[in-house]
Formats: sequence, C-alpha cells, structure tokens
Amino acid sequence: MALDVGVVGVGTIGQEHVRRLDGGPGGSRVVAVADADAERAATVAGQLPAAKVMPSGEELIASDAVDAVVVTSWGATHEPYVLACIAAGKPVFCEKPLAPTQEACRRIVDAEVAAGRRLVQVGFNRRYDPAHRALKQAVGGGAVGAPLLVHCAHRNASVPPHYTRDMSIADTAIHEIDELRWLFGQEIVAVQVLTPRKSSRGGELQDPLLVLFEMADGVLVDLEVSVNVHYGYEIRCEVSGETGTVELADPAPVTIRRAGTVAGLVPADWRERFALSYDVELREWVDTVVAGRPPQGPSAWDGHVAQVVSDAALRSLHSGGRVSVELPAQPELYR
Ligand code: ISE
Repeated sequence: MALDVGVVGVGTIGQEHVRRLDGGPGGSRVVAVADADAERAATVAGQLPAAKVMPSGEELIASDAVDAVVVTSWGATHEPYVLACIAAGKPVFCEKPLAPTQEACRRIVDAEVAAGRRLVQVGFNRRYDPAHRALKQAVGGGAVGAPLLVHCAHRNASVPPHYTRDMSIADTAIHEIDELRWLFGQEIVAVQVLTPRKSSRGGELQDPLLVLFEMADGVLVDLEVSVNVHYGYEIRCEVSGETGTVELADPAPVTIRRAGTVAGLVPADWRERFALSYDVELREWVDTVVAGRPPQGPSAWDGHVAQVVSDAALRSLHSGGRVSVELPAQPELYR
C-alpha cells in the first residue's frame, strides 16, 4: 500500500524530507504541500509527479487525499498543525523542536492523551544515525563499564541570519538533550550554561556556549555548542566509563596521506553528516504508519521533556547558575 503524505513547510529540511518521501523505498509519495511562501510551495510541487499545492497547512491536514502529515514549517507554527493532525486522527511526523515552549508541548501531549493513542513522532534524528546507534549499543552492552563522564561538541560552520542567541540551546543543543536521555535511559536533572570568551565571528550571538548536564544517576556531561567554526560541521561524543572510553568515530569516509600530512574530509553541514539518519528515520516512520502501528520513534512526551530541559538551560543562560529540571509525571500512554 502506498502512503500518501502531505508536507507542511517546504524550506530546507522540508525539501530534504520531500526528496526522501516521494517514491521512497517504503512506498510513500508526496501528494500535497503547503508553505507560507506560495511560490516556494509551487516550485516544490512542480517537481513532484503527484503533489498539489494546498492553500494552507490546515486545509492540507483536512484533505481526504492525505493519509499522514510531515510538519517541517517554522518551529513557532508546529503546535496548531500537530493539534489539527491529532484531531483528524492522522499520523504526524513533526521536526524538532516539537514546539517552542514547554506549555505548547504540553498541550500537544494532553491532546494525544485525550485522543487515547499515539500519533506524533518528533524528528530527533540522532537516534537513527548508525554511529549514535553503535555508541548506544556499546554503552548499554557494558563495553566501558559504568559511564561516569561524557564530553560532547556540536559545531556548525555557520548559521543563517535569522538564528538568534537562544537558538544555540533551543534549536541546536536540543539534539543532545534528546540524545543523552536516549543514550543512557536516564533523565537530565539539572543544567548549567557557561559563557566563555566570545568568538569574534559570532556577531550578537553568545558563541560558543558550554552546557553542563547532570543525569539522574550522577553522570556529568559537558557540551560545547559552537555555531561559527567555519571549518565544517562536527558532532562529537565521548563516554568515559569505569573500564574504558567509547566515542563517535570520525565520519570521514577516507583518510588522505600526502606531503607529510594526514587529512580527512569534514562534512560541510548537517545535511551531509546526517544524510543516512534521515533516510532511516523516515523509512522507519513510513513502515510503521503503513503497518498501522503507533510510531516507535521519539514521542510527543520526548519532545515535551526536551523542551522542559531546554527552557531550564535558557533560564541558566539568561540568569546564570545551575537550574534544576522539574519534570511532570509521565502519562500512561508513553510508558
Ligand atoms: C539545525 O536546525 C539542525 O537540526 C541540525 O541538526 C543542527 O546540528 C543544527 O545546529 C541546527 O541548527
């Protein structure tokens, strides 16, 4: 059976997903697109054999032609679209962050709980990256004994002009927030953001940041967030355990030795570094929806918890100091 997907928001990440969903190996096709920029929607739809432009996200979601929805619009617009999908009983894949505030995420969780079934999956793609999966397997399998410390780095070569100071946490570090919970099966109980000397390339941004996370079992994590490194895109994670260390391997496919040097290519951006993760993420989502099963990936609850931690980190960034993370009780639906 083919899955007919509608995509709300066809900017950079939306177009990435459209490319994978239209005629993808799982048997999906894109039948409708909507975007605040009507011209962009028309251009994207014009390149697809079966896609129509819909006047709005709401009309796309309500359309009988659409079986399932992908929300890749600007983060501030996610909430009404996801709520409309839940009300219509349609599976929805929503890019991260689920919504820009914990209150908005909570409304999505409450709507799903009231509907009595899981329909929402959030685009935390690290869970689908082969290197991150191997790291989780090594840690979980006891390869380095009990984890004690974790050192992470999230570096972007550059960021677009609309990128604001808070986005270093809410748009960028939010990936590690979800990754750490998933990697260790533990909640984050406190967070502190430190602001080192500013990069002269960051303009108004507070760049870089050092974020310290405390996990429930006492593991401490340091995360560098840099968004103007220029040399490329880099994601690091090293877990230091009682009996050894395990880290993400260098993603360069080849190493070049010449003229007295050793070099490996650094990915240009997240599209290049995480291409495979997006393939796997969307393939698994389509397979699950086609099979009529609830989504198996990051849930609305995961999106909500990530936002609670992100909000705590933003409080620390704005006011300084260590901020405890207070999580509400997890509804039965997500256990
Ligand atoms: C971007 O929105 C992403 O989702 C990338 O994965 C992340 O690395 C980047 O920092 C974000 O801005």
